[in-house]
Amino acid sequence: MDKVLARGSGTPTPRPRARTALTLAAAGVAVFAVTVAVATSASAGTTLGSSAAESGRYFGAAVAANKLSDSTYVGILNREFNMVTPENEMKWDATEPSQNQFNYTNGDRIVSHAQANGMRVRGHALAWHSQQPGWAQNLSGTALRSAMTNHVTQVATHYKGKIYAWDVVNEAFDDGGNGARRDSNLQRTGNDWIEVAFRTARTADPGAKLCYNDYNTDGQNAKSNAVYAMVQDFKARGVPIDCVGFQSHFNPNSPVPNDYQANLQRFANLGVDVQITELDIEGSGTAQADNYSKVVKACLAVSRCTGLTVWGIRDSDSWRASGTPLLFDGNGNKKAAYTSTLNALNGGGTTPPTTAPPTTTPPTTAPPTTAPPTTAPPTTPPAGGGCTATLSLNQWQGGFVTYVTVKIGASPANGWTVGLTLPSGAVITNTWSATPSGTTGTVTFRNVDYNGQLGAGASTEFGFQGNGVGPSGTATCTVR
Ligand code: 9MR
Repeated sequence: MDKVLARGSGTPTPRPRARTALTLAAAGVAVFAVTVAVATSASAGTTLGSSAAESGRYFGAAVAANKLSDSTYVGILNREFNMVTPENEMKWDATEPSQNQFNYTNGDRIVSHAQANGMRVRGHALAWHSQQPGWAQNLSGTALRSAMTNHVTQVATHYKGKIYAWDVVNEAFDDGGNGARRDSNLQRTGNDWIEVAFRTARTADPGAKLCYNDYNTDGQNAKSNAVYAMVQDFKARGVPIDCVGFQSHFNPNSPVPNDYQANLQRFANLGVDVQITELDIEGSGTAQADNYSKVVKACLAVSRCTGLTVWGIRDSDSWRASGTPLLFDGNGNKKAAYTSTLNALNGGGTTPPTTAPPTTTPPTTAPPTTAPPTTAPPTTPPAGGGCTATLSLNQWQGGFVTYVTVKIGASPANGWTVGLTLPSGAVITNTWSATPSGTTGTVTFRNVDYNGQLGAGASTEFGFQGNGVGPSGTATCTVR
């Protein structure tokens, strides 16, 4: 929503609401839609973060570094949220104000706060046409292209290992209903700028999930169809992309679409996670509360919707403060929208996030049309003790990243060990959030200090990168 607002200005112009029928065929790519409904019992978490965590999801907020000295703000942040997105502090203008001179002061403050309080971080945003420093705005061609890749490399390397997911590219598509790329200095460096940014980010921080993030893509329309086609193409060609962010800025002129859940699901079916990344809904009272509930229920109904982030904490913190779009009022009191959100998170009967089978066609071969998914459907966590380990594989020519979700059964764990056998020729080059016993053949992974003690039903994720063909399916899991 950058296009209609100067920084800090007032009400946004209503966005065009193109609603073309979905006509894209899954051309050339085998897509396996696997939705495994796993009944979970209704739960009664008392905060947004803990309730979201009961189904393995996160609940986050956009955070401003200059508010970390506000005790009311910090009190709500620490109590309710387990993911943070720096609202402005990791953008290009903030992190590289002069070319090749990086300033991470405010981004680091947010990351430190998150780490000290058990929250994860969504990085936002590495490459974007907006909020560029003046020097970058004045660049073009190869000079801009190399400035962009240098920026992505430097920032992703600085935060390596600390970021759950990066918005690698933000808002690159046009709103005009033509499904075109947005014109920008980055776009004019060549249509491949997006995939170059993703490949560069993967090299710099292989442990971070890499997302494309946009607005007005929340329902099926020309713009979301264009993003869908790009993701489908990236998966087919092995361009590393792990997730798509749906900003979800709603107001009476741009309400929650009726096909919101279906739209999330069709992206998930491409083999990416989906996340609600900048949620705010203008309004008040019951109407606003109902809309929040609708959004949360849509995410919970999509197994690969891994979490939601609201774009601020109190209404007064919002970039659209006059629309009172958030969950807490200006005094920090819970609104009706808070209660409906919490209730929706506690609703039970939803599908926990799972690792759906990868759908990428191997880049070296013709797209298969009948190949089975390579990942076994996720299993229900054991009713007794123990744990399950489910793998999600991102494979490209010559290399892979595997994410492993460890889910604890009905008894708390003091630690866990996951075991698997790598395909012949595969060599692990890097592991995060676990300690591997080796790099080839049969390997066990033990928890590290901070993710071993997990409550009943809790889950955590670790990952590893390697050369060759990576493992998929399930792995053995034992608890201590
Ligand atoms: O909330 C951000 C606000 O403080 C900034 O002034 C604005 C300037 O571009 O950006 C806002 O965040 C945007 C986000 O980075 C990308 N999606 C749209 C958000 C609202 O404009």
